[in-house]
Amino acid sequence: MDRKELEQKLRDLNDPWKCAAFAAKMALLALPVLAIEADKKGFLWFWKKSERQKYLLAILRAEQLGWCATYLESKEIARAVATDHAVAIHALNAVINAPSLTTHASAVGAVAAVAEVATTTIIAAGIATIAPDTSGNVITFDTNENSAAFSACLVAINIDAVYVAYSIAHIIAIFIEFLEKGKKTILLEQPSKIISPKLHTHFIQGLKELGHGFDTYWLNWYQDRLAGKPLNPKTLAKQVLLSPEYEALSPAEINARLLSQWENPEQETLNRVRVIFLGYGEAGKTSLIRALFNEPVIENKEAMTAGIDIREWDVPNAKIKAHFWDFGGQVMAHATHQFFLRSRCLYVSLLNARTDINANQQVEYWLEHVKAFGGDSKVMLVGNKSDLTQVNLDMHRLNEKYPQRLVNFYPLSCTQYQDAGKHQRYFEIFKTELIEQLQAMEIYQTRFTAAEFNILQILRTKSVTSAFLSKTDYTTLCNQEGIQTTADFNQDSLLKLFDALGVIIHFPKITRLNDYVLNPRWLTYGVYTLIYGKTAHLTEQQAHAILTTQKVVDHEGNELTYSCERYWVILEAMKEFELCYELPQKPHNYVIPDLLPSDQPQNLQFDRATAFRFDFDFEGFLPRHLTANFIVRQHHEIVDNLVWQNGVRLKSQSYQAQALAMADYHGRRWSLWVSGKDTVRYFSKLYDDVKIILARMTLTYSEWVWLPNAKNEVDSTGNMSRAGFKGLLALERARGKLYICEYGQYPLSEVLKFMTDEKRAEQQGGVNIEINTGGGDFSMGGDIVGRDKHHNIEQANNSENAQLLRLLQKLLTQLQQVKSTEETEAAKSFAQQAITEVQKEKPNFFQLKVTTKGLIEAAKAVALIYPIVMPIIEQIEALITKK
Ligand SMILES: Nc1nc2c(ncn2[C@@H]2O[C@H](COP(=O)(O)OP(=O)(O)OP(=O)(O)O)[C@@H](O)[C@H]2O)c(=O)[nH]1
Ligand SMILES: [Mg+2]
Repeated sequence: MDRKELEQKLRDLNDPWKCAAFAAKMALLALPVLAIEADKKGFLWFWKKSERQKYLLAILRAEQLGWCATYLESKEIARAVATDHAVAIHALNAVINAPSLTTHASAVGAVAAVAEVATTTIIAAGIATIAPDTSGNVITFDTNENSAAFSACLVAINIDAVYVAYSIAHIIAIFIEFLEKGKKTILLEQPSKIISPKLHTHFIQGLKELGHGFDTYWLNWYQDRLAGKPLNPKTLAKQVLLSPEYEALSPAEINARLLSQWENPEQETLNRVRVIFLGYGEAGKTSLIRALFNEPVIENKEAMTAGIDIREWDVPNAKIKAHFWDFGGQVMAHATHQFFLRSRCLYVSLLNARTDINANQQVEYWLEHVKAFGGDSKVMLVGNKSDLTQVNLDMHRLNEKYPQRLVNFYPLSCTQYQDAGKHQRYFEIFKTELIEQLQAMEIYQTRFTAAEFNILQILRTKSVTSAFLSKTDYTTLCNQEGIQTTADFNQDSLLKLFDALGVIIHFPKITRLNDYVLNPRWLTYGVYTLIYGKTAHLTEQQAHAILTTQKVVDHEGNELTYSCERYWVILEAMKEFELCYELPQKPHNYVIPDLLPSDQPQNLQFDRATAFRFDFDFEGFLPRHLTANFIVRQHHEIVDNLVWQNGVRLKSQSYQAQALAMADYHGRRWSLWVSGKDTVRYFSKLYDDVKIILARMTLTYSEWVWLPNAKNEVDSTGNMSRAGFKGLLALERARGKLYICEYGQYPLSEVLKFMTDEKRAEQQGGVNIEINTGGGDFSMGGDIVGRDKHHNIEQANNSENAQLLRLLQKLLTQLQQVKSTEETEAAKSFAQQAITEVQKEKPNFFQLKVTTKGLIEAAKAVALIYPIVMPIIEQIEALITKK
């Protein structure tokens, strides 16, 4: 039986769990491939030293979760891993970020294969079996090649290393056995032969040298699975799943947590999940929460929610409590959502039949919002006020656009939820499904040791009476409970974890503040109170007056006081969140850009037509915080107080350049105009700042460069003389010289001159990946046991290289005779590069292949007008394909 037959057998099995088991097993066997050439270059040499632990952990976690999901056939783990794209993404990043991608293709190919199979397995286990398809049916495994489980198998089958080392016969033997006995655990609990004793030894050695839990936790995991040691199904999920808050921790800290969970799976949990209610003002968020509490909802009786309300709800038939976060829906408040929206919350998005914003657009706005702040969390869509008008949604399209995100759509009427009839029925369905979602979230709880839990309880009690905790008190508390300062998971780690959970907040940048904020509500209510104060310009005294004259009570009824000594922390925190700035010439005077008038000042003192313009176009929504954060970052350079809610006029203090930045919420476009002698440098600085702000959320946007001499405005027919920045970079990479579009022909160097060469090279970060994927060596080039084969290729290459060199030189001579065009220039440049490479003592085969591929493409275009080069190209192509 060969690979094809094995593939067929797996296909015939038609059983996603068994396929996932097969893939999981292969991923485990392939792990030692990570020790490739470790003896010569050091363990994990292909990653930057500072990132080795992070990436190794990502791959190990992906493999582990895939294994566990498969082992248990656990819906919960499967769901966890399928929705925890972070694990999969980190593992794939591990491959993408191997710096030696082009130079050591075979090694990285091998690593890629390990990561890919590990990743695909977890997705396999998760998606193939439990995820409903767009019409709500559960996807079952069939012969569909797109099935994730099967894809994992295909990757697994193609890991050369495992396949060759194991020999086809051995794989088949295992495979037939588990096929016949019909139990996947036979495959997972069967001791495995080591694929390559040398790699295995180096892998173990590598883990030992890394220490920090790799030498204990992960070494044991690998060896136990290899030995076929059974796992404890009852506690497995608690042992291997981590709550999202752990993302803030280092690999060593995470390993320490995993070890601690492994040793004591019954650790304490907070038993709290969050449900966040989102929607425009008056959508009915507060009313729906009232209904869930069985309280009466009377039309027109609900006041606007100012800021945020939190209520605690006992989830029926579960140990957990849900915290309902009810946000005021006023648009201005949307910018502050960033502090509260975290992944792994459940979101309820309320829509109403408004005339100004179509319901489908509302959904997209909120889904993008959730995606930006809360990752891939689940969203329940409620079409409220259906007693008045029905909300119509195109669920088919929404499901297609946001797969796995939408729980369901519920047309409700909060005012009539108690009246017998359809509104009551629908409400009950909504409530039942909400409870189901919450019960499923129980698994994501952060786990604490008894000592940590004690500290947590003490802090929670203290937070009622005191908004702050001194650093000394925290240390004393930790010492009392025996939390070390030196262990991998130490007092600082616990602090980071508490900070991520919002139990205490730590502002390392506010150096004046010698304490931790113990009551996050104190902070959030304070910020909200100022933001809702409606005054954009505030003195410190005014801020204090606003905070002290209003009685601020949190959801537990505790009154929050903003004393003289501490109220400034609110302003400092707002500065840190980039929500306000202090006027440079007027200390203790603050500006909150979000509260500035929205009207653009009449005279901006800036000639847009002659400036350079750059746009960011947003696919989903233009995040409200971008402009405010940008203004705060640049506030030292604001010209003549020309700043308003949606834009700012700037003059650089370091360069001879001026700028204008403006948001167009309607067009979902954010634009930057720069002019002056130092445009390039000033633009670079501003561009970096925008990118930093945007990097805080996962957003989909495109970048656009306005063409030289364009009017910099949309013309009467809606045309915009601009070019996609990514496309221009790709053209540059392909050695293009000319950018041709409907607006004319532009020398590429002119179009791109707004950015320095080095900076563009930085933006080209993704080049290698694309080249590799195209080169075909990226995903499965795992040629590890075949290193001899590699060597042989090199020897055989010598005479072929000489032949290739002759052909390349011949081609170059021919190309030099042809009239210079974009294609001939590109072809010449590729030919030159290939010649340089092939002349090296040890040509980099992969590089050569990539360059020659480019050459062939370019030269073929030339051949259309200059056929004489065609026979040469064909010979080159034949030679290079053979390699
Ligand atoms: N007819 C009708 N009115 C409703 C329904 N649900 C809520 N309302 C009314 O709509 C208004 C707004 O409801 P709220 O619950 O305050 O809306 P919200 O989304 O919390 O609004 P903000 O706090 O301003 O963001 C109130 O007057 C409610 O009584 C419904 O199903 N039908
Ligand atoms: Mg409300």
